[in-house]
Amino acid sequence: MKKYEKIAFITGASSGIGKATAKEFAKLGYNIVITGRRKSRLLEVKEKLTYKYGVNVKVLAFDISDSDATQRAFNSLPKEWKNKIHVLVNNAGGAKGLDPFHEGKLNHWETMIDANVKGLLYISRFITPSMVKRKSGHIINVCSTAGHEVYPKGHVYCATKHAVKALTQGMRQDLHTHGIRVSEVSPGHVEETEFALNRFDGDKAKSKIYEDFNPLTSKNVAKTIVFIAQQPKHVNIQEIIMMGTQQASSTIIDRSGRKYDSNKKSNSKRP
Ligand code: 8X3
Repeated sequence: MKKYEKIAFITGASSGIGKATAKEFAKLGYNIVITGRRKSRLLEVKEKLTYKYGVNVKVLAFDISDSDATQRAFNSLPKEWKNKIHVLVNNAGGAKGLDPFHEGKLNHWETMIDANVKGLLYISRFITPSMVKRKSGHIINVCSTAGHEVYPKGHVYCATKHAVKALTQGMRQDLHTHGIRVSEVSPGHVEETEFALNRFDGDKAKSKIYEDFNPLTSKNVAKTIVFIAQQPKHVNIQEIIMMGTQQASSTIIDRSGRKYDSNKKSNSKRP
């Protein structure tokens, strides 16, 4: 690895927002650490990024909700990577279930709390000391509109994302004097991800929740993350909340059909 190259560390990068974010950072010439549970998927991502953008990519396959596994994986990085992470994108996590509270499944709740909250804490705790030492670094937490409002049957998922919002503020309060930036991006519905499939335990029919409106794409969110990371060093974007034009809140969505073709040039930029 060249001396001056920057490193972006992206959790949950085998699909969706994490994978799209890895691509956007690779386009900018960052070397990348991609993490997730599925090694073969991560290796595919690595191959594409290396081939297309000529960047160096490290793959760490582990379960982020396991603190020992997370520490072991992080420690396995070579020193020149471990101690020079410029951007940490905390993206791993997701939703499990959409049941009324009294029918909620304990294993769903535990999975969400473990990955969305504890996972974010573990990896951030291991990476921040070297950022503090260097007086430089940027943590970008992928939160959700569910971190800003609560919707029916969303109880625990919304609670974990409210925790991410609180942690973003808490980290910022403790780290700003060390020259470290902490930001949050909170997307509403996003397609090209496995979010709905995970929430509904792989049920493809139930997961078709984006067919009657245009949500965001994972690329839209990835580009926003990179925008946050590219600000001048004295600028910290605290949070960006973003939704598709047809979504006005978690529960207010214009489901009268897909009005925008994201592949059409006329719809991809402002008028
Ligand atoms: C994803 C958005 O509304 O499904 O975090 O919770 S929502």
